[in-house]
Amino acid sequence: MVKYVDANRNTRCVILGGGGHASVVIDALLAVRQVCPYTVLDRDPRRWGKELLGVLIRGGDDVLPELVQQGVSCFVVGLGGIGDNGPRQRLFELGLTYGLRPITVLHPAAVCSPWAQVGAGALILAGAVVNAGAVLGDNVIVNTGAIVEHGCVVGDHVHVATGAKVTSAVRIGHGAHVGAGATIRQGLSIGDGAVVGAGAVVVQDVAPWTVVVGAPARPLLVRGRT
Ligand code: JB2
Repeated sequence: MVKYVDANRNTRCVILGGGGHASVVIDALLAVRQVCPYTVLDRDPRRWGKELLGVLIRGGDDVLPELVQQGVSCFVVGLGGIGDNGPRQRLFELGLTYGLRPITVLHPAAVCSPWAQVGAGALILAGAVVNAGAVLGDNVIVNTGAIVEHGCVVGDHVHVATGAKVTSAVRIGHGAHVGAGATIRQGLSIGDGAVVGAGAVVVQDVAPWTVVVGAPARPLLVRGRT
């Protein structure tokens, strides 16, 4: 079951990160009309004072205490990141530190079974499918057109990138990344922090913190923990 925050258009939400992924997140927030995308924070001062889909980029993360005073009550991580979900995890924890509630977003053009469980702050974007019995952890991204089939268990902070196909009963560990267009065969296990390269076809378990690429996917390197 999706744990929506009890929120409406008057609920002010801050988006943490103001790049390409944040624009997709704001677009989804506007489509679902669940909360008001009140402002964006971005680390890059060159973005401050500009707008992203009509939402002001007000400053860096140090502005958060001021926003809380202005009645901002919830947040969404707007950073996508490619391959390294550590920064996304840090931003998620930062939002929690300020007492903000993570918003779970289900784009109206996505399909999520009522028999799936979806964690706090998870984003299920346009054209994505999350099937019956799937369990998504906190701060998971199921990006545009990606599929998480029945019975999969997806750990916190995982990113299933655009168009990836995670077939049934796959377990994906904490913070792992499944690259765009990759396919993972049913019943496999992808370890914590692992990275599946774009377009890879995974037919064997992937060890934690290992990068695999190709079809069939083979280990490329073991990455450092972030
Ligand atoms: O700690 C941070 C932080 N670190 C980076 N706090 C805040 N508030 N913002 C941070 N950022 C900002 O995130 C950067 O300054 C930058 O403006 C933004 C990241 O934008 P970028 O467009 O480089 O990446 P993205 O994560 O939005 O999108 C990537 O991932 C998506 C899933 C892209 O590669 C997309 O193509 C992809 N679809």
